[in-house]
Amino acid sequence: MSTLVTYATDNTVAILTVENPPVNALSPGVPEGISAGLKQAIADPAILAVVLIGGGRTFIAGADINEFVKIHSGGGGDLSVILHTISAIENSPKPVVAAIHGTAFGGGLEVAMSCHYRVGVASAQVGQPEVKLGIIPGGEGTQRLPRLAGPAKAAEICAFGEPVQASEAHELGILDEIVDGDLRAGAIAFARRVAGVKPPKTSERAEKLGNSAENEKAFSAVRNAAKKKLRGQTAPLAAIDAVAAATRLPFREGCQAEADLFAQCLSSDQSKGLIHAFFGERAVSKIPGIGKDTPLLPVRKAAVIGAGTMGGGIAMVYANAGIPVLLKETTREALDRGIATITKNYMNSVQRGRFTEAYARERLALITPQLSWDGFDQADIIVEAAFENMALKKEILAAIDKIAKPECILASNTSTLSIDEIASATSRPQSVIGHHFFSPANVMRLLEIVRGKASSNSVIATSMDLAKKLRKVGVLAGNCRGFIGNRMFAPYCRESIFLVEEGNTPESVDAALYEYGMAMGPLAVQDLAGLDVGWRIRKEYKHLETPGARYAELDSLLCEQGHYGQKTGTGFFVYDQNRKASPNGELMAMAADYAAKAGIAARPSTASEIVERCVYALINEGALLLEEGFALRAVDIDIVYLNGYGFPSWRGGPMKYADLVGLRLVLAKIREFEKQFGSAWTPAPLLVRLAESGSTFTQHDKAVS
Ligand code: 3H9
Repeated sequence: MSTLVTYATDNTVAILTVENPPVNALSPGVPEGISAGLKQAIADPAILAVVLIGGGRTFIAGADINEFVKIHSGGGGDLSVILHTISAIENSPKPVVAAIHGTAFGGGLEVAMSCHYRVGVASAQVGQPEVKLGIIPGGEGTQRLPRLAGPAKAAEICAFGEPVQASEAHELGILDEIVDGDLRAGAIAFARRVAGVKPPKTSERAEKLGNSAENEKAFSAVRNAAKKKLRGQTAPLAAIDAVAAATRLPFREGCQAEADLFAQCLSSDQSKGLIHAFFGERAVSKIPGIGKDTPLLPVRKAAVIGAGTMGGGIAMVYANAGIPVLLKETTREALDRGIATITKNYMNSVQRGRFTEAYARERLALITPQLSWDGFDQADIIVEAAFENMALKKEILAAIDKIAKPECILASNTSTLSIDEIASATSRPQSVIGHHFFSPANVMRLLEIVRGKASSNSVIATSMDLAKKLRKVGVLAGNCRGFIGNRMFAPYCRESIFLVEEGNTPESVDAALYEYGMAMGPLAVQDLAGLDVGWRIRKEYKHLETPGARYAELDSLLCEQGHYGQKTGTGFFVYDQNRKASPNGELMAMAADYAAKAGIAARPSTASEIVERCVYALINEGALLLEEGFALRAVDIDIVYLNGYGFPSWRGGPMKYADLVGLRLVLAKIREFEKQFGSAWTPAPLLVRLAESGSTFTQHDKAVS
């Protein structure tokens, strides 16, 4: 018997338990183990029924995603064995009952649906999340799910990949029974009841398959919703096509249609990008040199300084995680304004059905607004979220240094300033760290955690762990100007402005990047953030500019005329009261005038050139960051961009995208840009080395991890 699947009996029932921690994935050996156990049960005349259950925290959470990585890199990975097990289960002459707790996802649900019955605890979830990996169910799930839950619901579940709670799964017919109390005992009792009855095969059921007119209507609605919500992604549409095949074709032919679509999706760059993102999100929490044994500091009480947009959002993040938080302001007016905004945000969530009113009130009650320092001496973490001004931040850090208890973490929500300089205002730089939240903090998933040169391992490890508790993706960055995200964003924005200075309209620049998959075009993002922010920074650092080099000017020219973007109603675009953008009719004349004075030639660019200019600027800066050690791995950069900057998840992030294009091609293009536009495009030495040796950023990551 396989060690991954154990065999036990309880009287006339055999119990097969999958023991493949942490999530009982269908790794090599697991399907074989299930098949072997089943064979043993069938061969034993004393056994009348079989229960399939997961050991540990979950039922089977899906196929082993590492196998897809092997297939992507041409290194094997055989999924056919899962299909054999699925057939063996359904063809068993003795009934097989799936006993579900935790998550029956992907191949896990497919195995469960090949069982003759499914029971689950109330907290269980089922789902077909394959689209989140750029693929579709490949274990006949698109054919069995519509037979259990109906085609409309099956299309929705397979296209969006969202989990279904046990109660809904029960209503839909995916689960036959909800078990109260002990799952194993409940499943065995259920198995006894069905022992001796001819096992019903899901594949032979047709009563829920509906009629073609209604199905087509439902599929078209799901298709339209998927095109909108998962813009640019191919797998959701393929998943709907596969479910549609179940309604048109006999079961086996439908399975073949699924297999063809699955193979197409699996070989796509989208699945490579999304699988990279899946593992990347988990990889970023592992910091080389900071082991699992690093002591974590308790974070039970928090305090935030500044109740503006960022501070208020950060207080909500703590409250949403159930951590009580003090929120301090300097004036009653600012405090009242901050609390009013927080309350409005919670009530909007209630209106949209995201939270119940009671839940929102509970969260609000965790936030204590105050003007004093009362209770700050009890806080486990104090987050400074004042304006982006070094003198002010140092003043605040010096003040909290006097009050905070010795083990308190002192976090600064800065987006560009030096953590080391901020830490120098305290007597304990080892406790100081950057926690760079993204606006709106209660919505955006990214938390850039910036280590200063003195930040202690405990403070770093606690910050990484805290990010998870706050339901954020924490990425560790080094202390350079702009850290990872904003440092790379600068050349990306620079190129978008250069393109306009060269005569391309903001509409064409933004449309090209939106079509590429970015959540928003770069010029609209700059209008949203406020053009004055960059303008002020630029004026402050003017003395550091290289004489003779080209810098983006058009945004400064706009600011000089009072056009700061959305906040003034005009920037690269003009905005109406509802913030709807339309072209700024005066901008192109202003750009042409400036270009003539600065000797910039008009250069109309195609959409693909626009994308290359902006995205390759990101990649080149990312490679510099990596070489300088401010980003630990290329995947850290990718996760920053996917979660904080609206980069399309299905492209895997800028560095993975570079790998997928091919580093040689990327480098060749960057060299062309260097010839045309000068030293801003000097290729990063790491990019040159990797490209010339035929390597990739992914391989570079493996070498450094
Ligand atoms: C599929 O099934 C295709 C079929 O249709 C084809 C059949 C032929 N494989 O997320 P966590 C690892 S596609 C390998 O931190 P949680 C994960 O990397 C699959 N590894 O825990 C992490 O490793 P590490 C469809 C996996 O409690 C560790 O387990 N299924 C897999 O927050 C813990 O994970 C899915 O897409 C896997 N399938 O969340 C489900 N799953 O510790 C994907 C997890 O080294 N998984 N790992 O960093 C999930 O959604 C979540 O992991 C889950 C648990 C909700 C299960």
